[in-house]
Amino acid sequence: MPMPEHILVETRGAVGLVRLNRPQALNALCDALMLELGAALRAFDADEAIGAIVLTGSEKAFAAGADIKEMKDRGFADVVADDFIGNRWETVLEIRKPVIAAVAGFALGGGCELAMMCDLIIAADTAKFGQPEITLGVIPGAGGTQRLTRAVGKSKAMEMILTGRMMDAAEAERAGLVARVVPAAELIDEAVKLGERIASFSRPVVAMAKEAVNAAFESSLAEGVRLERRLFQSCFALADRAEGMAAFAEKRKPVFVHR
Ligand code: CO8
Repeated sequence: MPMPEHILVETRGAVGLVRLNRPQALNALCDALMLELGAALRAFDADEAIGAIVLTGSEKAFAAGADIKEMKDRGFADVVADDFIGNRWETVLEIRKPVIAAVAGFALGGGCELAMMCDLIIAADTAKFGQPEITLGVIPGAGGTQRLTRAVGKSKAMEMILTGRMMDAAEAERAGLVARVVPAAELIDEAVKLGERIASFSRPVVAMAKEAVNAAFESSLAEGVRLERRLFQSCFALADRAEGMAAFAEKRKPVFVHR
């Protein structure tokens, strides 16, 4: 992969860390950045040493949205021909390892949508979430109307999407958009610690747990429960399941082989 220009990539133990790094534009998500992000996520997904991924921005902004300056002169024919959004925005949904969004500062428009595509969000107390597209004469286009509504319910999603109002970290936690809020200075360490814990468990079991939770957004309750049951039963084919339960019975720490 050529040296990326708009992101910083590093590993911390078994956690892959991707930082959006376009400070001059508050990490606005231009096409080049999204392509680099997609490549970095795919590389971590394929890397056996990595068990979880943290995606973060800067102290000031996770991402202030799609790049408005890049978008502003595009016409309908351009965005349809290019499949604008679909072809580079949804890579994060293809990643099988858990992706944790660590959000400080602004997560607006496509930035909020990108965070919501991740498996869970941890917020700094400085985080601000919003879908301000209405103020630009568009609607959210990378899942905001669907994922925000599922996360916080219809009234709050409607209010935010119809007015462009931002939600602070405390409100986002109350509303269930974020898993928890931490002091800004501890955000990355907390997210990495969470990633390390996830990475300490059996990889196939983690992947199945992620798949089962995500199915809750794509299926009826009965279908989701059926999938969960079959995945649960599949765990009994794994040495890690035998090890986890034997370790409990023998009062020792499990040593998972699929890591
Ligand atoms: N796109 C391009 N440039 C941006 C963006 C953006 N989204 N956000 C900020 N910038 C730039 C500013 O233009 C400015 O550049 P310059 O110094 O050259 O003028 C620099 O970043 C710093 O920004 P500000 O001076 O505005 O910083 P402030 O601290 O005063 O304000 C705000 C911060 C409130 C975040 C403000 O920058 C702002 O309102 N930004 C736009 C937020 C927004 O409307 N986001 C939604 C974009 S639309 C969208 O995401 C649609 C998604 C559809 C799906 C994705 C399809 C690809």
